[in-house]
Amino acid sequence: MEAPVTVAVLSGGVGAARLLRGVQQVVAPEAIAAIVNTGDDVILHGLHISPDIDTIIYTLADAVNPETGWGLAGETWQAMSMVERYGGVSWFNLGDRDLGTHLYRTHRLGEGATLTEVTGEIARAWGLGVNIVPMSDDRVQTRVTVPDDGEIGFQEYFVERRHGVPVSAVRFAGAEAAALSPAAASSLATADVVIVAPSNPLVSIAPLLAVPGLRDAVVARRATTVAVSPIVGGKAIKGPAEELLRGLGHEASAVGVATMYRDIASVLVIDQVDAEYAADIEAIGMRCIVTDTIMSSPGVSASLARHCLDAVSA
Ligand code: FO1
Repeated sequence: MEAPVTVAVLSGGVGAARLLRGVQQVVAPEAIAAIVNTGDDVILHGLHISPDIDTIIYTLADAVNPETGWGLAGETWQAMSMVERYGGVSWFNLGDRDLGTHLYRTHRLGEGATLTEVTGEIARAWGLGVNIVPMSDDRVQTRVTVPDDGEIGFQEYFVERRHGVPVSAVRFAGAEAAALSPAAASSLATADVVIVAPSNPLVSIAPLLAVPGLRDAVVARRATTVAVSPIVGGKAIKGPAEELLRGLGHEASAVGVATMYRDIASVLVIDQVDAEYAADIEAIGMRCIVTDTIMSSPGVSASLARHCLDAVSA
C-alpha cells in the first residue's frame, strides 16, 4: 500500500488495542482514529472510569499490564487495600497509578471538559500520536440481564460476577439520546479504511453501532469497511463473547460473526483455523480473507493490519 491512508478503527478493549498496535506499524499514528466503546464506563468511588479507552491508551503506550491486558504494569494497590480495610467496593481492582488517570479524568469532566477533550489530553500525555476518540461524549451504559439479579451494569457482570452467569438481554442505556462525537463522525466520513476490531460483537461493537448515526456512517462506506472476526474456532480469544453469543441466540462462529457484520462491512478477516468456512462467509455476501488473527506478537498484529488495509484499498 503506497499512498498514505487514514484509518478509523471501531474499538472495544483488549482485542482492539492489539490490532491498533499493528495498525500503527503500518500507518502513521496521526492518520489513525480509534473510535472507542464507552458502554463499559463505570462510576466507582465517585470516579469516572473508561476501561476500553484506558486499555487502548496504556497498550499503545507500552505501559499496560501484559498479563491482564488492562491497568498499568508494575502497579501497587495501596489505595485499594485501604478501601478494603473500610469494607468499601473492592471487587474492581484499581491500581495506585491507574487511579491517577481516573482522578484526572473525573476532575476535568467536573470542570466541563468533554470526554473527547480529556481523552485527548491523557493520550497526548502518554505521547500517543493515534487519535483516541470516544464514540460519544454522552453517557451510554451497557447493562445486561442475569438470573436472580435482573438488570445489572456491565462491570458488575464482567468483573464482580466474573461473567460467570448467563445473560438473557443486553441494553445500551442512553444510546438513543447520545450524540455521535464530532471527531468520530468526521473520521468515519473521511477515513480511507474503517476496520471493525476483533472486539466482542455484542458488548463492545454493538454499543458503538447503537449510537445514532454511527451505524449509518459505516454502512454508507461498507465497501471500504473490513471486520476482523473475534471468534476463532468457535471460541473468543479473551472474554465472554462465545457464551454471550450463544446465550443471546447467535452462532458462536466466524459464520455467525459474518451474519452480524454483513450489513456494515464488505470483508471479514478470519483465522486459518476457520479457513473451511470461507465459502459459507462469501455465500453470505462478504469477501473473506484467511490469515493469522491471533495477535501473539506485534509482528502478527502488523501483518493482520496490512491484510485489512489491502483487502479494501483500491
Ligand atoms: N477486569 C477484571 O476482570 N477485573 C478487574 O478487577 C478489572 C479492573 C479494571 C480496572 C480498570 C480498567 O480500566 C479495567 C479493569 N478491568 C478489570 C477490565 C474491564 O473490566 C474491561 O471493561 C474489560 O476488559 C472488558 O473490556
